[in-house]
Amino acid sequence: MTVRREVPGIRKYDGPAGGWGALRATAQAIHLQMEKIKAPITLLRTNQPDGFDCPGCAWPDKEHRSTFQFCENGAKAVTWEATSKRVRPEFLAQNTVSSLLARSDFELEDMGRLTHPLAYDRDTDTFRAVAWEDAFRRIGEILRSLPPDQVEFYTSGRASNEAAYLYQLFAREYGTNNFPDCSNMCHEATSVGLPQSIGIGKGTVSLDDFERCELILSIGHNPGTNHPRMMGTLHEASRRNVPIIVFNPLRERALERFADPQNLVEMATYGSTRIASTYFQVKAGGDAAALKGIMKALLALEAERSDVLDRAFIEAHTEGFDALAADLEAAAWPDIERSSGLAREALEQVAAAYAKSNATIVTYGMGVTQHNKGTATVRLIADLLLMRGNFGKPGAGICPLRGHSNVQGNRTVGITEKPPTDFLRQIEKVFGFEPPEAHGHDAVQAMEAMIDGSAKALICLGGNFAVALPDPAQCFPAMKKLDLSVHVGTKLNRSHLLVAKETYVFPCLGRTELDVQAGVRQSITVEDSMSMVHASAGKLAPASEHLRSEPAIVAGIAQATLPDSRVPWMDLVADYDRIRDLIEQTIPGFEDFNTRIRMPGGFRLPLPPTERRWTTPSGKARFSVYGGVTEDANLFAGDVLRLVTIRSHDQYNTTIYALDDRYRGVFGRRDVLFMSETDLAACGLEHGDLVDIETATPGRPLRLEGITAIAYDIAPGSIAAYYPEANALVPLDYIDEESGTPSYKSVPVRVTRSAAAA
Ligand SMILES: Nc1nc2c(c(=O)[nH]1)N[C@H]1C(S)=C(S)[C@@H](COP(=O)(O)OP(=O)(O)OC[C@H]3O[C@@H](n4cnc5c(=O)[nH]c(N)nc54)[C@H](O)[C@@H]3O)O[C@H]1N2
Ligand SMILES: Nc1nc2c(c(=O)[nH]1)N[C@H]1C(S)=C(S)[C@@H](COP(=O)(O)OP(=O)(O)OC[C@H]3O[C@@H](n4cnc5c(=O)[nH]c(N)nc54)[C@H](O)[C@@H]3O)O[C@H]1N2
Ligand SMILES: [Mo]
Repeated sequence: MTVRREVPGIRKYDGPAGGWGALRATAQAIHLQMEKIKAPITLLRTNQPDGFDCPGCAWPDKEHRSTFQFCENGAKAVTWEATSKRVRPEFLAQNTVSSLLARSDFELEDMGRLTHPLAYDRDTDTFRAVAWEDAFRRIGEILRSLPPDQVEFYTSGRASNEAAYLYQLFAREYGTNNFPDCSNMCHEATSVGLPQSIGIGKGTVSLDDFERCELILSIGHNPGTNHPRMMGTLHEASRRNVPIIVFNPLRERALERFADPQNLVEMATYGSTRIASTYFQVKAGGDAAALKGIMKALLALEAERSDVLDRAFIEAHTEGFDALAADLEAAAWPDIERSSGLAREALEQVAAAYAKSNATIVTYGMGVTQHNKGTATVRLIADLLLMRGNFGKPGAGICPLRGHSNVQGNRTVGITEKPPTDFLRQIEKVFGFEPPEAHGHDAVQAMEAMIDGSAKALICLGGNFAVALPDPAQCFPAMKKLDLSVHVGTKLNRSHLLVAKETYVFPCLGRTELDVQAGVRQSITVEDSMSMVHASAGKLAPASEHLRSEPAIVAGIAQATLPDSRVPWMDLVADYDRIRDLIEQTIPGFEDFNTRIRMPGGFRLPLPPTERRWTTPSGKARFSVYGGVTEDANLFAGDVLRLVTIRSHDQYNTTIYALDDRYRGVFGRRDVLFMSETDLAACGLEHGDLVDIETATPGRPLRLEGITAIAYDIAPGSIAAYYPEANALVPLDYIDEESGTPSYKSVPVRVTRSAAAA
C-alpha cells in the first residue's frame, strides 16, 4: 500500500460515535461559552416537563419527561445560546459593518449574544442602539408605504408556535402570503409529496413504533450529528436485533457504530453497538432508482410467493397500484443499477428483508429532500411502505427527520405561502378581516423577487436567510438593494450585516431564557417531528434586560404598522394563553390547547394515516409513478460529478460552533472536498491536492476555488463539501420543480487541480 501524504487537519477517526469523545466535546463547549457553575444546571433542565425544549433538533423525547438525555449537540446548541459572551453597542460603535463582514460566520456568532435593539447608521457604517418604539414606528411607516406583496416575511424554524402564529396573522392582515421559510430549503419535498400519497405532510410514527418495529430503512440522514437523541432509539433497536439498513453515499460513523453515553456498561468498557446491519453507499441522487429497484424486486418475490404484498390493504385503502406495477415492470435493471450505483442483488436483498418484516419504518432526511427529484423520491418511499400496508399499524410508518426544533409547528400554525382555503375562512371568521388568497413567495421566489427589485422589504423572524440560500454572488447584493430589512435574532450573522437602505436588528429571548409578561412567567409551545405539541419555558436570566420575546417583537411591529388592526396585539402578548386560544379557534387539532399543554408530555396532533384515514381528494392513499430513472444521465455524463453539501459535526446550519468534524476526521478546517479514491484518480488528483470546482449546469457557471480534496469513503461519482461555504456552487434556480427546494445535494460539477496550486 502506498503511504498517503500528510494533510494538515486530516486524521482518520477510528472510534465509535458518541462515547467519551461526546462527553469531552460537551465539556469543551461549556468551557468555551459558559460560566461553569451555570452550565450543568441549565443542561439538566433541557427537555424536562417544567423546563425548555432543546433548540437543537426536532426529535421527540419519551413523553417529554424522561430523565435527562445526554446529547452532545443539544448541549452545544444550549451553551451557544446561554453563552456569557455579549455584543454590546460600545463594541458595535467601534466596528464598522464593512469590517464585521470580513469576519467568518463562526467569528460573527462567537462574539456572543446581542443586547440592544439596533438600527443601521449609514453615515458611520455602524449599528447603533435604538429605542424599541422608535424602531417599530419607523418600520410601520415604511411598511405602510409599500404594496404588501413587495414585502417578504421569512421564518426560521426555531420560532415558537405563538410567535409564528402572530407573525402570519400580522402579515395576512397587512395583506400578503409571502412566507418564505426555512422549510422551503429543507423538508418541502415532504410537505408537497406526502399529502399526495397519504393525505398529510407529516411523519406517521411515534417513539413507541420504534420499540415495536421489525426493520428500519434509514435513507439520507446523519443522526449522529443532526439528531443525536435518535441514536439512543437506533441503539435500542439494534440491540433488539432489528435490522437497520442504511442508504448513504458517505460512510457516517454514527450509522456504523455508536457508544451510548446513557449506557453505563458501554461507557465503562469502551464498548459500542453496531447500528447499520447493512450499509449501502448509494450514489447521491440515486435513491429514487434504488427505491424502484427494491419495489421491482418485491414484485418479483410476490410473483413467486404471493404473500409479499398486503393485497387487502392495497385493495381497501389505495389507488394507482396497477400503474406503479406497470412502471416497475418496465424499468430496466441496468438503468436502476447505473443510477443508484447499487447492484441488483443488493436491492433484492433489501426487498427480501422488507418482505420478511411485519412492521417497517423508513426514516429519511436531507439526503432525500434536497434533490431535484426530492418530491418524487418522498412519494416513492410512501409507495414502498404502502405495498405492505406499513401505515396505521404498530411499529410501522414513515419518519421524515425534521430540521429545526419547531419547523413543523410553524407550518401547522400558518407559516405557508400556499394557505389552505379553510384556514383563511377561519381567520376571517375569527378576526373579521379578509386575508389574501393569492399564493405568496417561497424562499427561492422571495430571493428572486429581491434580485429583480420587485421585493422592497424583508422581515426575518430568526435565521440567516441570505447565507442559507444558494448562490451568494446573487443573494448577497440583493439584500443590499432592499429599502428595509428587519431581523429578529439572538446573535449577529451575515444576513444582518448585508444592510439595506434601512436595517434593524432586534435581539430576542432564546428558549433557555425566562419570559415574563405582565409579571407572569410565560411558556411557549413547539411541535416535534412526531406531531407532539408541548410547552417550553426558559429559566435563565435573559442575556440583557433590553431583550424582548419574539411574540412581543412581532406584536410591536404589527401594532405600529396597522393602526386599525382587528387584533388586540398587546393583550395577546400579555398572556400567551390568549394566543393559544386563537390558535385553537382557527386551526383544527388544538381543542383544549391550554389545558392539554399543561399535562406533562403535551399532546399529539391528529394524524389520520395512523388510523388508516386518508385525507386525499379521493379518500384513498395514492401510489405514484416516477418514470425518470435515467433522465439526468445527460447532466452527469463524462467527468461531471455530483456535489453534495453537508453539515459538519460542529455546526448548526449556518451557525458554526467550531471548525472540527470529528467523526469524519477533519480538524480545525472546513475547506475540504470529500472524494472517493476512484474519483481522485479519474481526475488525476491525489489526497491533499488543492482543487477548483465549477458547476456544469446550463447557464452561468459558479466556481469555488482553492479547496483541498481529501480521500474519503464516499460513493464514486458523488463528492461532498460543507454547507454554507459550498453554497457558492449551488445555482439559485436549480430546484426540485415540484417543491421549489434548492438541489443542495445534487449539483453537477467538474473538479480540476487548482490554478492557485501551481
Ligand atoms: N447539530 C446539528 N443538528 C441539526 C442541524 C445542524 O446543522 N447541526 N440542522 C438541523 C436541520 S435544519 C436539519 S434539516 C437536519 C438535517 O439533518 P440531515 O438530514 O442529517 O442533514 P445533512 O447533514 O445535510 O445530510 C444528511 C445526510 O445525507 C447524506 N446524503 C447526501 N446526499 C444523499 C443522497 O443522495 N442519498 C442519500 N441516501 N443520502 C445522501 C449525507 O451523506 C448526510 O449523511 O438536522 C437538524 N439538526
Ligand atoms: N448548501 C446548503 N444550504 C442549505 C442546507 C444544506 O444542507 N446545504 N440546508 C438548508 C436547511 S435544511 C435549512 S433549515 C436552512 C437553515 O436556514 P436558517 O434557519 O435561516 O438558518 P440558521 O443557520 O438555522 O439560523 C441561524 C440564526 O438564527 C438566529 N437564532 C438562533 N436562535 C434564535 C431564536 O431563538 N430566535 C430567533 N429569532 N433567532 C434565533 C441566530 O441569530 C442565528 O444567527 O439552510 C438551508 N441551506
Ligand atoms: Mo432544515
